[in-house]
Amino acid sequence: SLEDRSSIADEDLESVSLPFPSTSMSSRERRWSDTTPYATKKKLQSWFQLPNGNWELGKIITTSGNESIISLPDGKVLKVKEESLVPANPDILDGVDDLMQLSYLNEPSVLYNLQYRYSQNMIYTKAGPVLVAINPFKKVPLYRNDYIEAYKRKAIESPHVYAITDTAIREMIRDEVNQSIIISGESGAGKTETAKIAMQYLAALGGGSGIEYEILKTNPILEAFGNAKTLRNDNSSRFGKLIEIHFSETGKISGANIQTLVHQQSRVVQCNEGERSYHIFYQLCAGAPPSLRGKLNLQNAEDYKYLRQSNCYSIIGVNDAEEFRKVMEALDVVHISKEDQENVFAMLAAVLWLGNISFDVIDNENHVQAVEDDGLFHVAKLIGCNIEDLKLTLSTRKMKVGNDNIVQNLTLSQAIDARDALAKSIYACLFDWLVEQINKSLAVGKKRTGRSISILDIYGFESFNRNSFEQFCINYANERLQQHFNRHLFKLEQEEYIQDGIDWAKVEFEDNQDCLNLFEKRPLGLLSLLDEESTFPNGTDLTFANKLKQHLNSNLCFKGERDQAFTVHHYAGQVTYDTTGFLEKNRDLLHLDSIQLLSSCTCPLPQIFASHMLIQSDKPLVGPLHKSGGADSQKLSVATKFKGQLFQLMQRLESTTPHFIRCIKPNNLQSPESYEQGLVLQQLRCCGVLEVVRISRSGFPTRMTHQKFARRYGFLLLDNVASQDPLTVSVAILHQFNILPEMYQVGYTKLFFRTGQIGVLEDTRNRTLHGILRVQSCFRGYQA
Ligand code: AD9
Ligand code: MG
Repeated sequence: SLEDRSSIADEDLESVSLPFPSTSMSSRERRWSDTTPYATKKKLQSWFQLPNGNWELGKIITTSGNESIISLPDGKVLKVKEESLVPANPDILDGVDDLMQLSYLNEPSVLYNLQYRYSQNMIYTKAGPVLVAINPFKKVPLYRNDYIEAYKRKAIESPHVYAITDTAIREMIRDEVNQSIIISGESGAGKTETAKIAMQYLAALGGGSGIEYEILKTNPILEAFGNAKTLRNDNSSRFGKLIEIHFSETGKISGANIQTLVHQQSRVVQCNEGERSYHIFYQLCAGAPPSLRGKLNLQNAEDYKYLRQSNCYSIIGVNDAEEFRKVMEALDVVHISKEDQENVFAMLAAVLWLGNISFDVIDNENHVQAVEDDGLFHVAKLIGCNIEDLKLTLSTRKMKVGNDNIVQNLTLSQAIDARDALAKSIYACLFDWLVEQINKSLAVGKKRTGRSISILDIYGFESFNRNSFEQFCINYANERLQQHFNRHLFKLEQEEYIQDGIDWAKVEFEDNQDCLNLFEKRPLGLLSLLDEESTFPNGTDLTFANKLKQHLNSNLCFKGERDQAFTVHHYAGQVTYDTTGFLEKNRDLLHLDSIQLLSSCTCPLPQIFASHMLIQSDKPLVGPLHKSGGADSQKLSVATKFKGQLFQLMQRLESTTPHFIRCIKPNNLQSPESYEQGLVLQQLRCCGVLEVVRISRSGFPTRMTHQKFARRYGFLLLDNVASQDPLTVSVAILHQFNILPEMYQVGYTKLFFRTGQIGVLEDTRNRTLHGILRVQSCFRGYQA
């Protein structure tokens, strides 16, 4: 670590106590900040940006005017404008394990530092209070039991998920305050793996009662039902999850509770070429034992339309049949009875068979009727309803006109929507029901204790070429999380300043409250306007887009675009959303007819469905669904439900001490070999790592105790103050080098510096040392 290296250097120093003339510095030099052109500094090393955007470390040979001659590692020598150079850190800072130790916190320096560590399998780095984790896409030898032991004993200091989890445990025990570990990052960046690594550490330290085993087994279950292969990640979580793990007074795990954030239902009925639906469908088709296959009339995955459409059935390196066996075992562990398990599988089969139901056009107005084929037959059997009822539900809609009940035939597209809505609802209910069962099994006996650690793994900020309703919700959630992140990081920063008695008055940061207001304001916010338009019978995506432009165009975070699109200025960048499909996705499409059908089935669906409805509406439902409030509970829009769940989640997090992990994906190929600077940089910006760094820069990110500072730079002093106390020596150094008062603060125990200030001193120190070494070697030569 830096600590070690500097102490070695200090020893070299002690034998030489030569006073050295002070280098006079221009005021420009003294005021140097990261953005100041670098060449004027006559430093040895500097970053130079190549035309492809990557940064190269160059050596400055000479500088004249505003041009420098630099040599690059490949031997090329270039003449460059000083503006194109960015300062590089002294070599002693190569691969520091906390970015806060860097004198220069510019982008290339941060990138280089992370890459340097990554190339040596050091995938974890601290960015101040935040842990940065770069996905290795290969097995790294960091998770063995001896590592857990070492972190437990605090024998290793190197940044790690274990270390941050250990801190959480210690703080929980010390302060009796609930803790949280908040993991964010893009799809495929490693959030879910990181969450599991944290759980593994918790289970190892707090295990004993056996419940830890159950907790770990919730992972294969929820991944089977909530994860899918996407183009970005073979095991992409399509839901957000907060797992709260409770501890007893003796520090043993006593239970857990899982809360989920809306689930991407559309994947059940539709997914893109090369992607898959949820893992469990393929696992069931591949792994169901013969008796179950028979009961459910299971076919191969290829025989189901829902699974066939994306033309992708398997994942390299994954054996679905084997995975199915693991899921069944895990279901046993969390006490889901064999009977319930079978019901779950029956419902999955029903969903698959629903997709095979087709329709015949029966008149020239494109009205249709469900075809009485295998699909219809098996669905009716699996969910336990009459074939005729199912057929009617899928092909007609009952409506009240005045006092009359009329039955209207559906058009082909309406019928397909009704069928798909039914499939999606069944799946969503199943998922919620499973989570509920798991929660029952893991239930914490006593009330909330102040002894829990929550781990949050949600989908990260997304920005694609085309962004739709899903990205809208996801990015909204991330905006909320970012606010949480900002607030807490400031608090921590400020606490340290207060503790050391320094005047920190203005720590400015970019608040994203305006963007949150854009989403949440009533009645004129994105969510309210969306809900309003979704309830208008004549509302369309276009009228929605126009309404946004009409009401929000003066909002600085909003910009109306052509072609029914709009742009939001998120903290992580601008995202343009295409409103196509917004209203449809926001309305809960399940019709009353379908709800009535489901609630009258003889299968266990009604119970599952009822519990699902309970979760979604404030009104408890009593009695059979078709007699009471089913329709009312449909009123909540998808966006409103999402917001409700998000608020619940944030509320839980608010009462905890947070620990942040930011996961980074080094390439888009899921490959262990490549580190794409541009991609990493974009994520560092997006997930706010550079923001933390920027925030820190507006404060005093470099800290050094008076002792250390005096030891390291004292020899540069003209006046001999060696006998004096460290604080006096430190102040003398600051004066001699004309470090401007606004560039540092003297605390009770430490000196606090703005970014780059230590770099100036460090350079002088290095030049002096080189000079000394030269003099010494000359002297030796002379003696010889
Ligand atoms: V998504 O938003 O759910 O699509 P995640 O959760 O961020 O995404 P995930 O944890 O699923 O990504 O990681 C993707 C893949 O990267 C994993 O399947 C592993 O193959 C790989 N990975 C991630 N972290 C590690 C690790 N610490 N060691 C080894 C890893 N491989
Ligand atoms: Mg995930």
